[in-house]
Amino acid sequence: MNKTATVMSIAGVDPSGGAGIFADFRAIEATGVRALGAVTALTVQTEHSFFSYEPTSEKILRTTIRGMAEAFPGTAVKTGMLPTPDIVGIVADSIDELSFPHVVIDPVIVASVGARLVNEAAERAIGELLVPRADLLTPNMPEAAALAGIEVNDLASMEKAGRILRDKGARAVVVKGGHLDGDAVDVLIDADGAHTIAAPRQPGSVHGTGCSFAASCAAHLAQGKTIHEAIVAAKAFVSSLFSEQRWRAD
Ligand code: PXL
Repeated sequence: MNKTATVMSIAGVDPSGGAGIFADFRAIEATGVRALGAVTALTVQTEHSFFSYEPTSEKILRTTIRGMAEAFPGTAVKTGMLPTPDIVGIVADSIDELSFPHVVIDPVIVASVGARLVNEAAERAIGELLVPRADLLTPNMPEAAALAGIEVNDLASMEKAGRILRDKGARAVVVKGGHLDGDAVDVLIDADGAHTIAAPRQPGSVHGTGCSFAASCAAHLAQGKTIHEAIVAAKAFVSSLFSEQRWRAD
């Protein structure tokens, strides 16, 4: 019997390794948790340019998720790029059928270089099918705005969007403040209300910070931390990436 904590990343491949499932593995394994992967898409990109992608076959994805859940019972789940509505549907059905203890949904829509990673129907499906199934939803400000249907440009509107997304069924929402000026302040909305979690802004840029953050949150939840503790630890992990030259994209 395998009792090691595990996190299954259901996400796309970025061959440059900065974002996507390779970044998720790095973040998950940095906490001492074992990473499992179900690939949703292959992308062709570097941290500066995005060329193309192809979704994974639905049969392969469905079988991978089920196979990993059966081989590693009790695995937590983190989702990233889910490019089509059918893939979103497979993930939603898997969550219902396989009852994972922690479900972290990173509602990825657009890559940092501006390319869409999910089509518009998939974006709607994420709002309808995955927001209600999230134990922790991790939108950045543009994603929170798209999913909540309001403008998000300051702490008050981050909180408002988080409350709207909780009303749509997410158990907890952390709206990431990476697009704010000044410190990187995230707003967590959970059953107890709104909390701000601040960290000093790191100069420069690292590709895939959103993926690394959500994956690290999932790994810390799998190790028994609370959502608030997991977010604090994940922010520290993401900050640490900025001090390593090999991850820098500036
Ligand atoms: O950061 C969002 C993201 C998620 N998944 C994949 C990506 C990116 C950004 O480039 O490539 C595969």
